[in-house]
Amino acid sequence: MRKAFDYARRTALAGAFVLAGAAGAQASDLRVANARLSLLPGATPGAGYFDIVNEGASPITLTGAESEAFEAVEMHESSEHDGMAHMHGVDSIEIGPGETFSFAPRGHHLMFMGRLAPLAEGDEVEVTLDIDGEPLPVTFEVVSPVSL
Ligand SMILES: [Cu+2]
Repeated sequence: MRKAFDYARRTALAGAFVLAGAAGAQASDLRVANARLSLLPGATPGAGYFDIVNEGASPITLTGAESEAFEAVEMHESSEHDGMAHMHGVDSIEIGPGETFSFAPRGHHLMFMGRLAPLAEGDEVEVTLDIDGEPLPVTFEVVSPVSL
């Protein structure tokens, strides 16, 4: 039987980080652009999209995200099989030196589950990306799904 949602089992965020050693990237080597959070009305999860640019000389690894505005934030990848859309959890994403990785509709996205307060189009949501064991704060703008 096909499962439409196959969320990765994730250990608690706080315990999951292992420093990447001396080669770990500095936050100044990273740039995040186009951070936006698509929200449908009601209690459905939101989807987060952004571009992350590794301007450093070492690879970086994105291992998750969290936000005080949601109970949980997961990294997902969308795919299509037999004409049906699916998504599954992703534990980590490595971005090589000089590379840009895009979270984009029908591809990788952040899934924001369990909204803790009302949010409207144009609001800003603080999200912390976990990169090589270091927190990287990013501001996401709430957008309408039809604007994507
Ligand atoms: Cu998802």
